[in-house]
Amino acid sequence: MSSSPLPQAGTIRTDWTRAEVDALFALPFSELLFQAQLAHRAHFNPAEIQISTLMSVKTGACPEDCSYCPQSSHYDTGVEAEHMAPLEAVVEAARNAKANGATRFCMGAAWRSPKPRQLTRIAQMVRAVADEGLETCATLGMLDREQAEELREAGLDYYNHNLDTSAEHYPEIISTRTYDDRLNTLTAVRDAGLKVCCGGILGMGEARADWAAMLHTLATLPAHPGSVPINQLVKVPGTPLADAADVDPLDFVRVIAVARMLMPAAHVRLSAGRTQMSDELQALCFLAGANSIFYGEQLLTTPNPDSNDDMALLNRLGMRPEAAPAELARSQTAG
Ligand code: SAM
Ligand code: DTB
Ligand code: SF4
Repeated sequence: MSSSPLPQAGTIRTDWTRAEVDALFALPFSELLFQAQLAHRAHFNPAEIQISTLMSVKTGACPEDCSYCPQSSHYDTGVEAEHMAPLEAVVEAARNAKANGATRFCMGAAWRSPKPRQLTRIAQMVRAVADEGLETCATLGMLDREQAEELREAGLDYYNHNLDTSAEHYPEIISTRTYDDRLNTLTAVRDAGLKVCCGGILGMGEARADWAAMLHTLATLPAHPGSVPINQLVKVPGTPLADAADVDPLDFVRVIAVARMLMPAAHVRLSAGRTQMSDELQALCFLAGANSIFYGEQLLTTPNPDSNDDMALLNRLGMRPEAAPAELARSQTAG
């Protein structure tokens, strides 16, 4: 165990050193979870879980070669390419999501980056979803500052763009865009005044050092992301990572706890991969500081747990969905 003193749990810092991150990973499991809970409670009610619902608004035929992704045109995964979803279908899905308790609606598109006509249509979707009284999020690939501003003007709250893994492991996973491309998109999004949703995937053949490096990069950005999705790889047949080795579930919990310690005021989302997790493992993730989930039967192209089962799990744990942010509640009563 490290002999250096532990950082004050809950303090928001962007000057974490890599040695501090490594020391957190080296803590005994019980000490790490205890510290993560202190950090969590400094900023959140630990009984509340933020609920986001995903919709794929443009599926498949993506030109990028991300080795984990069922939507890449480089791999034969059986995902059928679709045209963009019509606006009415998006509004209907958003209404359903809200009726089921979601406060955020995230629209995903299988693009390298959006073309001007595509961005115009996404902006219409964002406006319509915001009018339903939901927080809005989009994940459309790389953006420049102008594109990010167009989305903000349409009412977008969050932009999701993941680092996915460490800078060192990244070239093993994707060749068609660089780590710096990703960091540049995050800068454009932040500078345009959008909130950042950024995290990664565990289970792509990486080592603990890669988790530490990725979390260190996230926690030393000029500002912490508002949301940090931690995905467990969904192994899709046909992708190069279909047979990747499983992550030790306790290591998955460790990553959640370290993310919570490093970025104490962020929503840390237990994201893809929950269909492979027991209720007990999910409960441990919540104890480690995860306080957000994707809710609804589908992620983008792969399954997510049944919504009734998710609500039953929250009930068994005495937990409940987090209320919508106050600004949203006000705009709804006003309008
Ligand atoms: N095409 C856009 C992009 O990559 O920026 C947006 C959509 S993309 C599907 C969004 C994120 O989903 C990826 O960055 C990755 O982190 C996650 N993802 C994709 N396939 C996954 C899988 N099989 N398992 C876990 N996460 C996955
Ligand atoms: C994120 O970090 N995970 C979500 C969301 N952001 C866009 C996507 C998970 C996708 C899992 C594979 C699929 O369903 O296609
Ligand atoms: Fe395309 Fe995004 Fe999938 Fe990469 S993760 S192949 S960019 S849809």
